[in-house]
Amino acid sequence: VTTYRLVYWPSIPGRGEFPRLLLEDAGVPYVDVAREEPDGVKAILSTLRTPGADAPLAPPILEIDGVRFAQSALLCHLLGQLLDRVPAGAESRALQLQLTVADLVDEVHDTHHPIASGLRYEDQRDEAARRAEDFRSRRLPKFLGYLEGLSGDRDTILPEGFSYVDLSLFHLLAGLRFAFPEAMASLADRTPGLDRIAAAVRARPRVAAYLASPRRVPFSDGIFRHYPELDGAVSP
Ligand SMILES: N[C@@H](CCC(=O)N[C@@H](CS)C(=O)NCC(=O)O)C(=O)O
Repeated sequence: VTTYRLVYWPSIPGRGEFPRLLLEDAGVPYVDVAREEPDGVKAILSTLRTPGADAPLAPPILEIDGVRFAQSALLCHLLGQLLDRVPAGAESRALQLQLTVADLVDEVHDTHHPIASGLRYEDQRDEAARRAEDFRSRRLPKFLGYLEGLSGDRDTILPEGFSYVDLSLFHLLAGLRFAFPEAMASLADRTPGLDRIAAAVRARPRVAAYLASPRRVPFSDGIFRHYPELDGAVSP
């Protein structure tokens, strides 16, 4: 049996949620290292600092049979194939979309940390306000419009059927609605296909059970953050 150990910051859903949703939807046993081991953050740091050809730069990290892999999109790509969460023949297309989701997640991060990840939000508020305004009015509609355009009248983003990208889109929309409730409300009539995909994900039995469990950590001060001053309605 393949063993899976997910290594990610314990207190936020963050980027770790993308591979975590895949593990949960497949119903395979996995160790959520930083949440299950007594000194979780220490376990993350030791996973990061252990040298080797498989050394990662940053979490999320997934150890598959003891070998480390990093980059959230790669983790989804690998798990998608190992756990049968991507249609055969659609692996590259799914990865393309997952990388696009990862790009959008980076831009969400940069709305509250536009100058430096290592500085506090309070030390880059003016720049954050400018960045967030551009994100809401241009980047967010661009990404959502692109993804919506792919969704057709299906409840999966890929024409070939269900994939891990659907799980990721569900989490992405949830995070965006937490961080930018006004912007997302004003864009609601532009995302019927994405909403349909997210509803189909929510209805998957293992996903529903996971969402109702304490393993689903609420959004707080991670990548998806709610600062009312960075939110606002998007004009049509
Ligand atoms: N592109 C990477 C980004 C990884 C990343 O930025 N991880 C964050 C946590 S969500 C981190 O700990 N970064 C530390 C750093 O960049 O120094 C991915 O999608 O996994």
